[in-house]
Amino acid sequence: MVINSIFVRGRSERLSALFSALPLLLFALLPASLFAAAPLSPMGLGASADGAQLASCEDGISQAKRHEIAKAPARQKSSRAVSPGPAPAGMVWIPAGEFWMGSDEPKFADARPWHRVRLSGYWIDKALVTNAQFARFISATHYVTVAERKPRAEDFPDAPAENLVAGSVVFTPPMHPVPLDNSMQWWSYVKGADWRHPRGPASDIKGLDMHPVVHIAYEDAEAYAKWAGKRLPTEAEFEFAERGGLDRKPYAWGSEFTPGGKYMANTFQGHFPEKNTAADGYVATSPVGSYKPNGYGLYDMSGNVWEWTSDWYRPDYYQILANDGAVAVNPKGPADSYDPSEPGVPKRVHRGGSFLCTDQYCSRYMAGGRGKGEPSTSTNHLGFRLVQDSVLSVASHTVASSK
Ligand SMILES: [Ca+2]
Repeated sequence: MVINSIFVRGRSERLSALFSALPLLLFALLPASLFAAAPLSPMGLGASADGAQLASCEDGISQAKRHEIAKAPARQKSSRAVSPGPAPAGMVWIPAGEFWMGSDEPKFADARPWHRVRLSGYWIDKALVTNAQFARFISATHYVTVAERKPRAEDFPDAPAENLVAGSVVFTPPMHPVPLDNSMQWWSYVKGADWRHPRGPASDIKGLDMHPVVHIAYEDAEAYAKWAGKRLPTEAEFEFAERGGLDRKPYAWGSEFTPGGKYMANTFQGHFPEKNTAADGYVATSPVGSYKPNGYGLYDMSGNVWEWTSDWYRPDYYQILANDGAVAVNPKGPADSYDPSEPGVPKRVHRGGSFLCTDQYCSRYMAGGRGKGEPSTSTNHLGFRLVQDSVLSVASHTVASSK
């Protein structure tokens, strides 16, 4: 497909091709795979050859999987429930422990199979980083986010100079129902969209201090983390925290999507993408803490906005870990990235789903659901939260390194 081929290498080449191909203001419509909202299919990864291969691998180990799960403990194991010291502001201690990571949701081929993971303890932000917090970072450092930077002419040799405009990707729903096989119908690259202008230059963040900051590229999140003395979570750290001590439940809060009829996360209701009824109270982002926290006291681990993790994305990573047979200890993701829907575009893992996730299309607000995104690409449903190692573990690491 011509448009999809535009996106096969990084943001620079994609933008370059788009500058040549589309009008100025709304010049890019990106495929769903960039935003971790792949259309539902029996494979969960579209009709790719790799998806088919994963499915047959999963079939081949199904007996072993059932055997392993049958003898697993009923709940996750935690070795130290007491934090190693006073909690940093706004953070929660996640005790060291073991858990089953993954999902048996048929839509999530890349989240299979279940595999055993052991993690050291860590602090994690109770909530997504907010606009107010990000504003303090900007005030202190004068950092300029990727979305605010004018694309460099040397990176886009084929683009007319007038097309080299800063911007980001914004959900722009059509006015009528559309087939769900082409996400370019609802994603647009908008000039002037950035964290201060989430829907474009005419919008602002007045009254949104407690909403999660959005239009954050991976290096923006890393810059904030360095300033804050924290780091992005690994994918395993995110999922362990997301599950809140529960064992292999479909949601961060348990087995039912709306227990007692109550919405537990900010997702999408209605008919995607053109009609958002906001039955959960919010059309777009919601203030952090608007929904009940999970078992670890963490807010928005599902829904609201997607969150960056530090792992590279590969759909076969879990299978590789499972094939190894041992418990994966503090896994940090594969050494490289591969997305069969966009070969050649390295991607980091996104987690948690967003206010645009619906069971009609993505469902990745479910625990274990994986997303992915090209690191320089930001959107209005993508933010982050951070983790921090304990002072004790950092000190022991430093001592060990100095020997
Ligand atoms: Ca909503």
